[in-house]
Amino acid sequence: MADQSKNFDVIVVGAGFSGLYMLHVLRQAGFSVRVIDMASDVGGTWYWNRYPGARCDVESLSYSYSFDEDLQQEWEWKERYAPQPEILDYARHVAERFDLRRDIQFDTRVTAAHFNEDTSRWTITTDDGDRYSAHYCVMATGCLSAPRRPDIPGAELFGGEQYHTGLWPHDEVDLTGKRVGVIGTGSSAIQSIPQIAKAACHLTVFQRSAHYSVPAWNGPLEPEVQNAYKARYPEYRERMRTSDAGILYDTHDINLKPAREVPEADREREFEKRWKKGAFNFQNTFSDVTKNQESNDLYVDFVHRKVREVVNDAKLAELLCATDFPLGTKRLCVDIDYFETYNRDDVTLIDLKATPITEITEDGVRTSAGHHELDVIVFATGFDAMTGALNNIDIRGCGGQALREKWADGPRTYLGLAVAGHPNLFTITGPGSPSVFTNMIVAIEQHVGWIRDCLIWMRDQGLDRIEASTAAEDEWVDHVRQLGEQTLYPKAKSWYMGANVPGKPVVFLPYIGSQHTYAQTCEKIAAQGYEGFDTARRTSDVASATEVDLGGQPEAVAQP
Ligand code: FAD
Ligand code: N01
Repeated sequence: MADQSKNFDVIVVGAGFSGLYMLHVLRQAGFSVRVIDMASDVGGTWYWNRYPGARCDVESLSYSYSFDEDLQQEWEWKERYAPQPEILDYARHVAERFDLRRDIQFDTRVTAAHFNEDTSRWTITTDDGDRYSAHYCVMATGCLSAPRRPDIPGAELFGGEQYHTGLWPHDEVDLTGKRVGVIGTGSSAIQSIPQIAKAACHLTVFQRSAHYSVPAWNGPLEPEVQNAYKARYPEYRERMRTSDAGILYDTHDINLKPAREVPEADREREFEKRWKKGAFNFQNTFSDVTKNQESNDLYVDFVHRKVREVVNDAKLAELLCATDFPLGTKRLCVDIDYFETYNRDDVTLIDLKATPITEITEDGVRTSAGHHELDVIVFATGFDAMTGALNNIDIRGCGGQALREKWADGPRTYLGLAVAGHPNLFTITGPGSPSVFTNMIVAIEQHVGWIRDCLIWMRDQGLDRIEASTAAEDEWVDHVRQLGEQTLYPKAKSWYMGANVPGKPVVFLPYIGSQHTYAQTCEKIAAQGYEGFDTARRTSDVASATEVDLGGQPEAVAQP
């Protein structure tokens, strides 16, 4: 007897901003949907990343859904850059407001997704041994959702507390009076270090590469500012959707010019002006920060002078000046009092390039220069980005082909949305799409809308199988690579390149062309009857959405 409670039109994996919106629109379109998430609540990134100081670096009024006018008008943001608890509250509010929870299964990890060529359906297996069947599977598993800890000898011996910023405990972590070590100086570290320093009795920061950081100039969002912004939401959202990165910048002539072609005095004035606006406004001062080394050097020189102005100790200031990679080729950090924190007597910076970590001991961290006694170690060491969460699932397409094996030399997708050999599978903000180069909610809404339209079209056409063609995928992969090679990004050992994870293939993961151009490409492909996709009617009559029997043992899957 078929278990009808486990048969769906669509299974969505992940209940972050991608999964929540996907559920909402598919349900509205009449599909039966189940969302599965290993978290205990909605929010994705904002459920997991609860470390002190966590907040968005795209302004809250922009880093929010645009799909519902009442929602965007009624939600009141309290700060220019909302802290994690506020963003999590927002995600919960969305779940309540659109009655989403009844179709979400929490505390459940998807371990496998296997395609059955006879039924054109996916069998999804979870860590509690349950199996679900769905016509379509949408991976809303996130780009930055697979935290990684480096393999440092002795970590299991440490007798104190250990935390990863991306897996921060839900109960309060009391750092008062403790000796804390933070490993890493990327965005998560740069946000948390000033907060941890305030609580700890001593903070030791272990830095391998210094990172570039621009002040957020965060503050309360005054009601008149918020109301004025909201009054222009339709115009602003449209400008975001038709921009390069989904972010609302002032349109100004200067940012269309290469930095190196602007006279020094003008350049300095413009840098200063954008620095005072904070965050990504600074990176966007001129047109070519990640395209031309000479221009990039001018940015770097400006930022180094800012660091030297803030940090009192000249030697320390030099250590904090990023030099290993061009500015912007690792995500620019946005901070509140980061460099100022190093003026405290109770904060020590350890330069791991000069004195690498050799081991973690029972009571601290040893470097080649000595031992640092610690009560707490915070790993702010980032993520297996873009492909990690997908590769953590045993995804198998036609002929039992494992996605991880197909992607052994780097991910291959068509538009970052679909994978050849894996019919009826979609990835929201998948590798090969603009995703992490954008205000991600803009990218998410665009992908979700495209997938919804595609499934409606499939239903209207009486089709039940859609698959990216290998030719279209090859062409797209080449296009993504070529665009990346025209930039300075390959110069950095970044997660954009997969270079932060030992053994991971080093390839350009996101699509660096503009979000707007990309969205137009996706629209054109859809308008041309999903060009580059092969479609088919059911290959056999064995199953309908309510007929698949999920009882018994999982079927054996042929190894490729
Ligand atoms: P996620 O929020 O990552 O959600 C994915 C969900 O999938 C998670 O809940 C996870 O538990 C679940 N999942 C994954 N694998 C499985 C599995 N096998 N089984 C079951 N469930 C699974 N972007 C911006 O644009 N602006 C910002 O300011 C910004 N700030 C950020 C700050 C931090 C600290 C981090 C880490 C990221 C930030 N990002 C930011 C990127 C952020 O990830 C996206 O903006 C957005 O929240 C992603 O939403 P999502 O739903 O696609 O993925
Ligand atoms: O991770 P990261 P993250 N020994 O990879 C170091 C988003 N985000 O969690 O640079 C010593 O950037 C590593 O050193 P190095 C945002 O997109 C946004 O901070 O490789 N150190 C680096 O310093 C961001 O880009 C916000 O030399 C080791 C750090 O760990 C992305 O998430 C906030 C090491 C990792 O930095 C990831 O950010 C937080 C080792 N073995 C996150 N291994 C906002 O502000 C790694 N490191 C919105």
